[in-house]
Amino acid sequence: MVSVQPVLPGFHPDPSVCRVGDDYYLACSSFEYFPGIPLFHSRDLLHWKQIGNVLDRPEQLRLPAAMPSSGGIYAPTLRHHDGRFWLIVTNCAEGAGNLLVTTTDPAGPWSDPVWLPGVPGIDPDLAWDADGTCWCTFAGVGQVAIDPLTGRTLGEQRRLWSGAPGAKAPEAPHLYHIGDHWYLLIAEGGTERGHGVSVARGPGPNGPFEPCPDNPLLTHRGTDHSVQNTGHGDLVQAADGSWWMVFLGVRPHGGTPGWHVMGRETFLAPVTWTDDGWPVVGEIVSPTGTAADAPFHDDFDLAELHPSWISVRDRSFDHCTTEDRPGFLTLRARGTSLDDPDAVFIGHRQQHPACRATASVDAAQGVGGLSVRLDEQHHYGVETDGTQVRVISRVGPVRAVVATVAVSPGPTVLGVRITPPPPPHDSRTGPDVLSFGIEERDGTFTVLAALDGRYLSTEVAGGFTGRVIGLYAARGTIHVDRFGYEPLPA
Ligand code: 6LW
Repeated sequence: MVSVQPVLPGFHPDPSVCRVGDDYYLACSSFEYFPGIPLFHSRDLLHWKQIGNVLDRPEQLRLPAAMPSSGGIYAPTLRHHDGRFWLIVTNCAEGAGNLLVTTTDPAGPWSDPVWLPGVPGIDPDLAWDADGTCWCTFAGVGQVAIDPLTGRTLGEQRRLWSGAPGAKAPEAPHLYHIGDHWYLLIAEGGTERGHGVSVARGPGPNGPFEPCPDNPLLTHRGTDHSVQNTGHGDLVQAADGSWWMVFLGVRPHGGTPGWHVMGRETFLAPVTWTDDGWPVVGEIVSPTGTAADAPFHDDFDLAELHPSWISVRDRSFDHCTTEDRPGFLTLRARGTSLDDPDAVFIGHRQQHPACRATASVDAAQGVGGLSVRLDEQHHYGVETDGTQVRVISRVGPVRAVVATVAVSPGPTVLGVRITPPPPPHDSRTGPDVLSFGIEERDGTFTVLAALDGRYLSTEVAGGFTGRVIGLYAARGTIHVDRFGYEPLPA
């Protein structure tokens, strides 16, 4: 069977896309990570390159330490209108809400946020009608006119449509004026196995909306497709007139119920139109040779970090810098372990079912290492204090040191390999195995502990994110000389 691939592998959910000339831009949710909202550019919708992050200044994005994982930044809508890029999104952290930022250059900088206190809930969308009114449609599904420059709401909120009777979570609305109709695309059924995309249309931006007789347009519920949870789509028309949908999906592995570990990923499918003017979603198209398939490594020789690096909640210069010791990333602990909500952690998304990561860590002045993180209660790691290397498992309320070995003084190269579970397989086989250990000078890998990957999956941990593999300081200061991540043959 040909494997179906995402266009953006790893935790890249809730994609929103727009086109300007021959260029496409796409934004995703980022939850508790900083910088927020990765922004990608493509010329063909299949191959994407990250060109920045929309919320990359603390003035734009504050995520309090008390905020649980999977809070923070949910579901942006990215649009180009009147010569500018507009992005509207929800910050679910306490005291925040819906916000809008703009730019003329999507690589940044983006403006400071304009707050929209009159827009309720999550998943805000932006659409402009012919007389210039800006309609903000939100989960539920409701709508209100806004002034996008001031964030003020204009007039009353109205209810538009709730999707199929009885289906849960009508959300992720996007409104488009295509031909003679206004189309309202929504997600429904929840972002789990029941997820899907449905559409309705009406004569104007406020409806009344008539549901498509063939809803849902897209769902993999109840199928044995390798990509599940498909939903939360956004439409874009290519320069050649063809139509496409980007949407999220997951790749579960292992026995029952299937565990997905890389979060919700972005997929692409063609869209055609019936004679009657309803969209039809085709089969997923898979890219080959994407940027994500090349090994990622960082020697920390540049002051500025690659935009794909993400930190938990913030990245302060005091705790994470390449400027203290040239050629090294210096991490200074804030809490005492990765269990702390404000732990110092910086990582790269796991983007392949089989992969390996390594980090050369100098822990002469502290404790830290390499972790695979789902959230603060679900992570495995290998860490050193300069005299010992330990493998730590944190699963739910239980934290355990599962292996310890003495090492000689000097930097240690810590490693993790993520591989499919060895046979025999049965209904209880996990999705993968995470082997933590030491990369020896002679090129061999000494495994200290091999752990079941199901405990670092969304089906176990809950939430909206996926695994992130990265570096952390648990005590004092550590210096990291090199981080490497590469796919392995699955
Ligand atoms: C998002 C909602 C959803 O706001 O999940 O899959 C929520 N859809 O639309 C978090 O990503």
